[in-house]
Amino acid sequence: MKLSNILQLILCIALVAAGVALSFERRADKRVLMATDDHDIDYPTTQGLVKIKEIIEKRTNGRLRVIVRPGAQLGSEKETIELTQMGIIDINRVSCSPMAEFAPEFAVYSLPFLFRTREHQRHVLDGPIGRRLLGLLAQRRLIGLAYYDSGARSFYNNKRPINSPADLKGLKIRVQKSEVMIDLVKALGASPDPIAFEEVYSSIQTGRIDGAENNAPSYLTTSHFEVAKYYSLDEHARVPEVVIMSKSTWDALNAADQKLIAGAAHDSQAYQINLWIDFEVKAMKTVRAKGSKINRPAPALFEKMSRPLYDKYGAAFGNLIRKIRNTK
Ligand code: GTR
Repeated sequence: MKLSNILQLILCIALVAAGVALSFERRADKRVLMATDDHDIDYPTTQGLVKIKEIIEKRTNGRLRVIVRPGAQLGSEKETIELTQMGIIDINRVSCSPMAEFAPEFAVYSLPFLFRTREHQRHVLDGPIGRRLLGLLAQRRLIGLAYYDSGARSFYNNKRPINSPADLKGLKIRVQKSEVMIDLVKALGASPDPIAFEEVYSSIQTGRIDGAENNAPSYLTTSHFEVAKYYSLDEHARVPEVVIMSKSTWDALNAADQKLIAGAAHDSQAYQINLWIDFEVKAMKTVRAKGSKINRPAPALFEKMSRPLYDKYGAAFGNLIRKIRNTK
C-alpha cells in the first residue's frame, strides 16, 4: 500500500473514532452542539463561533450548550463538511472554496477579481444572492447560517517576489481543494497543488511546493511567513467564509430554537467582521516586522490572464456572475 493510502486509511479510522466519540458526548447530553473551525481559538473566525456559543448559551440560560473545537481537530475542511452533513459536527465554519464541491454555485465566490471591494462583497452576501446561495445548501443536508469576512488572498513563496504573472512561471503553489483555484493558478502560469491547509508549512519546508496563497491573518497564524518570505499582494480573490449547520441537527430542533441559532449566527457576523478588519492590519504589521518581503503588484495583468475562468464558469453561472457584478 502506498504511504498516502496508509495515511488516508489512518485518517479515516481517526475520523470514525472522532465521530463515535462525539456522538457519545452528544448522547450523554443531547443539548450540546459541536462546533468546529480549522483555525486556532483566537483567530477571528473561531472567535465568531465563540460568539455564537455565548449568545446561544445566554439566550437559552444554558439549556443549549456549544463546544467549540478549533485548529482542525476534527479533520481538514472537506472532511469536516462531510461530518457536518452526517450530523457528527453540528456547526462548522469553512471557506466557500471547498464548499463548491458540495454546492456547485459556491464556485462563483472564488472567481478572481469578482468582488470589487469589501463593501461590494458585503452587499452581495447580505442581499438576495448571498441568501439564495445559503438556501441551496439545504439540498446538500446543510443549513447556511452566515458569511464571515476573510479579506483578500495573495501569493507567497520562498523563491522571489511576484511582480507580474511571469514571476509565477515554474512555481509550485498550494491551493485549496477547489477547481476554481486550480484553474486560476494554472491560468497565471504556476503549477497548482491542492493539499490540505494543515500540510502547507511542512510541504514548503520539504520543497514539495514553493508557496501558497492566502490572506495576511492566515499567512501569519500558520507561520507560513517563516518558510515563504515573499508576500505579493495581488489580491486575486476575496473568498468569503461561511458558517454552516448540519441539517439533521437543525431538523431535530423546534422552530424557536432554530430561530435562536439563526439569530446568534447572524449577530456573530458583525462581531467577526470587526475583529477581522483589526486583525488584518495587525497581521500585515507583524509579518513585515518579522522579515517578510512585501510588494504590491499591479493587478491588471493578473486580471487579464485569469479571464478564461469567466468563459469556463460563465457557461454555467453567467447569470449569477452578472448579478454579482451589477450589485452596487
Ligand atoms: C483560510 C480559511 C481556511 C482555509 C484556508 C486554506 O483563509 O480561513 O478555512 O480554507 O484559507 O487555504 O485552506
